[in-house]
Amino acid sequence: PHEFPIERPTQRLLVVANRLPVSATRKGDDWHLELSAGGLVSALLGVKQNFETRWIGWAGVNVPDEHGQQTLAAALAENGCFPVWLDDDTVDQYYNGYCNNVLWPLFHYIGLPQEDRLAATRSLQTQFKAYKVANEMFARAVYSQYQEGDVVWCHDYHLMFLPKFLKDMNSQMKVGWFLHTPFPSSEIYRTLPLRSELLKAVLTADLIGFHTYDYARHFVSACTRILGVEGTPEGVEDQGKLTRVAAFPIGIDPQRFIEALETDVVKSHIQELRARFAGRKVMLGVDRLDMIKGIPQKLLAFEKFLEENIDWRDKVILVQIAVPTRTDVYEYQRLTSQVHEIVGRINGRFGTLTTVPIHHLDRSLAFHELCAVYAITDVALVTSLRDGMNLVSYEFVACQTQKKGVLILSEFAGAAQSLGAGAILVNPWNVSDVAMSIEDALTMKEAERNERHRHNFMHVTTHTAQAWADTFVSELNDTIVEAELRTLR
Ligand code: ADQ
Repeated sequence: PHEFPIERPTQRLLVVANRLPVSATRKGDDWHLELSAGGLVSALLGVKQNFETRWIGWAGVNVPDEHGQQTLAAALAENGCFPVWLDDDTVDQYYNGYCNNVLWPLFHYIGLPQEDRLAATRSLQTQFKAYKVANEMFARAVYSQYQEGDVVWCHDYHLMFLPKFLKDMNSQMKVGWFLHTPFPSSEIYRTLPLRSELLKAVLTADLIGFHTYDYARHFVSACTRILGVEGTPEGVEDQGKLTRVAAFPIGIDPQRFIEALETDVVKSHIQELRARFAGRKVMLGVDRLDMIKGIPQKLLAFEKFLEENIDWRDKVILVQIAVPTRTDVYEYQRLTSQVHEIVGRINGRFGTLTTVPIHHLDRSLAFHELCAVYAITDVALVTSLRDGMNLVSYEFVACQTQKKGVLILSEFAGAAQSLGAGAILVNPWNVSDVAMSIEDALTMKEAERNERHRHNFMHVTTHTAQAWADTFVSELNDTIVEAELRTLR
């Protein structure tokens, strides 16, 4: 048959996430917008090319006055962003409460709030109501931007009700939902009160995506066990309606990093850092300061390594960059103090008059600084206790074309399934094992480092953020065609 070239207009993609990719701060009548750090933002930055993308989400600030809302909305619109206005109480109940105090720990196997965490908050029921109300507000914001033919892509555990509210408004809307965290074993998930309502709401989406096959399988098991619906190789079937469930491993935009390494600004940072750390091997951790990242476990392993390897004490430095997040939550404040205490102890024990073994920063780095520090690193340490994917490991690999350093990676990060063959995999709870892996990594022969890097680099440069989004959206388009076919039959 003859193939006709079909001119297709660029598809409009409405990306809905709790947070917009920018943070806004007010300066009188003006707004200052800054790109925020985080996995979701990094991944979606690499997506823009093939779609006309609009972002819908919360700008991270409470703007009670109408004038402020108008000026901020105008500044955001210039960047393709459209805000959802959340007041302080909603943020407290929905975001700090149900999202970060209930779903986040549950999905990362920390479990539901115990008494001390519950006491500080109101009941789960109240938070759950606020969660639904907030999701409805997001739905209205999406609806006001929606045009026929648009694809709506909802992101993460904050917005599990969004597919349902959108479908209630317009059943023809193409709606996909992607989870950036792990989906836990159904044995953990089923401890959640109101577990059915949340699952049913997500199942109204046309396509549901996870980072790994395991998370998708856990989700399907939760649906079959809790809702009594049928699990099929394609997804979940309920009374003849199939919701497709699949794995779509996320990636980064590797070119953005590779090209940055060639710029003068990054090159001069690299020179400065090399001079600063001359004569020492550099180990690196880059994490949001979150309990899931296993920062205390990483520090304890490094301490054990120094204890047992006297000769290495003045020959290695661990640079740990920890961006503070959720700083108003008690558990995060406690974690910060704990990390500071361990860093202080290790530096006290093993430091000298001129140097300390850990260089710890409580802040985020600018992109060019981050690239430079990735490039000069000999060993990167990712010790997440649970992590949906972990993009830091991907970014490190992308920046190692020269050095071909070693990645030590937790087996509990989704990335272990894609970079497992090139990395040294560890159980972060096993401090002795991680300490030994540090030694193996620091002494690894060049040939083995090259081989491991080649494997990882191949993966990172082929499984990109763009490919992730293209695959998800094209599957989403297909699921609708299937649904339409069924109604035609
Ligand atoms: P995060 O938990 O934020 O993402 P990760 O995937 O590692 O984790 O992404 C972190 C991003 O923030 C990276 O792009 C990194 O460069 C940046 N970042 C972290 N610390 C920084 C610092 N100190 N300075 C500057 N930038 C910093 C969530 C899930 C992950 C999942 C992603 C994407 O928890 O498991 O991989 O979403 O789905």
